Amino acid sequence: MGDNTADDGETVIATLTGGGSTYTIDSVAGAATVTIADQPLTVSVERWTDGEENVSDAVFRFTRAGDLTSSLTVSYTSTGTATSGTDFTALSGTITFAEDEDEAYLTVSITDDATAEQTETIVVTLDTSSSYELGNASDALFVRDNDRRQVRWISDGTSSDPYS
Ligand SMILES: [Ca+2]
Ligand SMILES: [Ca+2]
Ligand SMILES: [Ca+2]
Repeated sequence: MGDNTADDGETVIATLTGGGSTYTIDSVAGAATVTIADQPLTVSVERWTDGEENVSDAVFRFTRAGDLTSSLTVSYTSTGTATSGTDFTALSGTITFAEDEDEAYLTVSITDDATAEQTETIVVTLDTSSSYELGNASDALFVRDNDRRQVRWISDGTSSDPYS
């Protein structure tokens, strides 16, 4: 409660401006407002849309809560059973929230190859940082193949598609 760092000083100015005429601005009231407004910034990631070859790209949604007055770049790592650079276009490892935005979307371009594969996963995990706290730090989505059905159907020699 009530520390006196430079960051808190910035928060004072933003809060008093937003509050407008409802505040009586004296030094005591200003100091009290700082403590209330000084929330930690929290960042989360979640699965938004699964990917499927030649149908849809995969999408992760990033959200943040707290002070949105500055843009914020967040770093992440990707893992999972899908292969970066082969099953999907390699990810940059960073995503940026624009100023005043509390969400950002990461679109993963799925490669439509000719290889029959199982459904695979992409997992995105946020890096820790001194600039924010982690909410939901990691999530996974699915990448669905579109080659297995056709291969199986032809090799079975049947007229009915077992995957339909
Ligand atoms: Ca694969
Ligand atoms: Ca394919
Ligand atoms: Ca495939």
